[in-house]
Amino acid sequence: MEPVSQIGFRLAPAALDAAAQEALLAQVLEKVAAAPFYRPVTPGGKPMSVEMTNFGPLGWVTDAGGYRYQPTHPVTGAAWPDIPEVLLRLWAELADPEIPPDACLVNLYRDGAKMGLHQDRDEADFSFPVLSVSLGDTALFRIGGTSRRDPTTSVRLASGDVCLLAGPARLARHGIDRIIAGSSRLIPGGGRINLTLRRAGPVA
Ligand code: MD6
Ligand code: FE
Repeated sequence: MEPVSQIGFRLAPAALDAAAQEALLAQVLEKVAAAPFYRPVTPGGKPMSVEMTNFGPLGWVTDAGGYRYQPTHPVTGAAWPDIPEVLLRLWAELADPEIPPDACLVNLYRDGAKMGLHQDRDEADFSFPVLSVSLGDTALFRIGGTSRRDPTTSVRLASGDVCLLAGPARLARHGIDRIIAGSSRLIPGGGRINLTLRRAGPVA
């Protein structure tokens, strides 16, 4: 029996096959040429181990001013590149058939990078799920409940896996304990890229 806190967490293993992973990675790398990965700083002033960029009308950023969504890259000042079509299709199939996502956070994990337990709560409307796509090295993903006291469990996210935080799990605490270096050969130079699609802004 699954802990109550995990109802609403859905994992679609190998939702993207090897060819689809290669195709998506090529598009991601092309867009990253225009919107380079940069190393964000937490509101407390600590550089993150994960590098980030975004696609779509809105991008999630963190700096001394706090967490927020904004329409431009904090380093280049340019608008974020478009969200790849294949991701929009996945969202329509698995998250919401009518309302498209307006934000896609792109996380890059190189050697030793990880992400602490957090809630995704900077979006206007939590009734939309957050959909995540993993590429490259396998990650050890940890998920608990909405309270710090809730128990957590570890789930492996491999290249091509898609997961969804929806319904009662939408505000579940989650993070990346570590990446299993060398577990995939997809990404040049190694590591893992995670793409999370969200509806960040209000629905007009
Ligand atoms: C990651 N993922 O997989 C970090 N957030 O690198 C997330 O923070 C995340 O996987 C919301 C929904 C799904 C996720
Ligand atoms: Fe998250």
